[in-house]
Amino acid sequence: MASSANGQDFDAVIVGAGFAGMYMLHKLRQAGLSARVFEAGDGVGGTWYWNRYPGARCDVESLEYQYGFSDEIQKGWTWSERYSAQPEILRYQNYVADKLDLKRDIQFSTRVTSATYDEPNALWTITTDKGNTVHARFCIMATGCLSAARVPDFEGIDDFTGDWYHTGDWPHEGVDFTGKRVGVIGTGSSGVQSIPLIAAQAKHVTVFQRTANFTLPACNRPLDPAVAAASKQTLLEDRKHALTTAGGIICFEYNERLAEDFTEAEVEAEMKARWEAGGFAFLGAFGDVMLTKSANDKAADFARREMRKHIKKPEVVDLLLPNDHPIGVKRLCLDTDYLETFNAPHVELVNARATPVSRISADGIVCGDKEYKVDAIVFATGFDAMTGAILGVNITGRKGEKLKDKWAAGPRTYLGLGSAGFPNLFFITGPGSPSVLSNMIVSIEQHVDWITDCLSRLTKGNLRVIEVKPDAEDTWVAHVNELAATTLYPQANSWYMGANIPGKPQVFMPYPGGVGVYGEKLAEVANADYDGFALGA
Ligand code: NA7
Repeated sequence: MASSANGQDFDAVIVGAGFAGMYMLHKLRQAGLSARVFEAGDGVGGTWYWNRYPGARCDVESLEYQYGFSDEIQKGWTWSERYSAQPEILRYQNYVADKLDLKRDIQFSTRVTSATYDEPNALWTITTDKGNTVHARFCIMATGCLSAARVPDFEGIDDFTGDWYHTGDWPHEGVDFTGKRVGVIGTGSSGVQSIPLIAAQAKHVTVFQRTANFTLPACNRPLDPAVAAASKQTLLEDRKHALTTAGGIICFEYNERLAEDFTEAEVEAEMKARWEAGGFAFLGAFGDVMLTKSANDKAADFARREMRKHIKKPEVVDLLLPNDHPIGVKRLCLDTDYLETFNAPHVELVNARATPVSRISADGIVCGDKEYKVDAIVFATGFDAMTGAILGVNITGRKGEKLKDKWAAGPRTYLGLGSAGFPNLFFITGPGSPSVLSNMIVSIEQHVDWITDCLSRLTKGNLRVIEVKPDAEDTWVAHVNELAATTLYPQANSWYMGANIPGKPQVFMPYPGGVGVYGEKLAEVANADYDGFALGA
């Protein structure tokens, strides 16, 4: 590796080789910039590399959950199901990586440990756990929003004599639960997807539920080949359309009419049609589901009624039906046989809200004074979302400021793309951008395209440095908070709010204004020569 006169090894270092890092690398190459990607896994994929638990599946439809930047790539790949399972998505990512010959610029099995800004040289010094030290003008965090898997620090876990797993760091060779008593802690998407498959194998399953979640029918099915073929003719145009929508998807539309503008019969019909279609369409039943409690109550009541139909064991009905938060304010789960699983005699549901898990014993899980004997534990306990992976790297900006300290009361960004005091550092789908409230791939492409244009602008103008202005950041942070306060989102202990991590500041992290509106803002900023950023030589 030859360094330039000022010690620069690459134009950019990209952290992470999931969907974001892969596309970022491709775009930088196209722009004539050199880049090195560091990736902790031994292959590409990010989320889909790590989350190999049984039943892992995307909850955005496969025809929309794919790259939309290349006609050749999309035409060369055919999805098999409405919602893709993890192995198929990972195969797709490898197909893209090979097609674009990305892997030669990715250093695998390498975790970035620190990134330090060297102000006099306007370079980032990046170090890794494999002993690398490289210098680059730009540091781009493509670290994903849900990639810092979190096992709660239960006392006694080291003494557990069985095997334990986290869904977000699942063994590549798979796990055979045949004949085992399995304890599953957590009932978010990962729990909801994995519990039916674990229960199909295990001798006995004990599920520890702290919060009952709303589950919507997935209605997954094999993709009709005619539908898949037709989508190839329109995908690139469809993607332009998706970029104008709130969620970055076009497979359903959000109704603009408010709940009160419907008759009772219309309300029922609208919700029924959307429920039966499966997936997140239900949440778009009326324009104010996420805005007013009365509208949300209608949707929540309907969902509970439908969910109840699947639950046959009287002793678990009330426990499985969510009633402590509005529908949609915690990430909704798509359900394939989840509720039915609790009808089986060998599946037990424990109310870990009433009696929290207090410790792990040598051979079980303890709640209060009751011990549940298990041979294996599955932690489906989620992630340090949105900030965990970014702050997992020791990032130091100008004047020795640590990003961890700057974000101590919650993440502060301008547009979710950068943070004042940290020049030439970009976050792809960072906190303050639509990210997890949208189709991630659409939001990733939106960010990567914007960052690439920005870097090209700097290069052409012989500018070396771009940095968020503090006032632009303050205004954006306030704007995101104000918008969030007009929604029902803050009314739940969700990972959107950082509430799943003890001690994490509770701030609503994603931008709730929608991909389309956000995209207009991004374009405005770029067109005004990066308004809100200071550009410098
Ligand atoms: P989630 O959605 O964060 O779910 C984690 C689950 O684990 C959730 O039910 C938590 O309950 C539960 N949890 C966490 N800590 C504990 C403790 N200490 N005791 C009991 N239960 C606990 O993560 P997932 O992996 O399921 O899904 C992440 C995203 O991936 C998902 O939203 C989709 O976007 C895809 P809580 O609700 O906090 O009470």
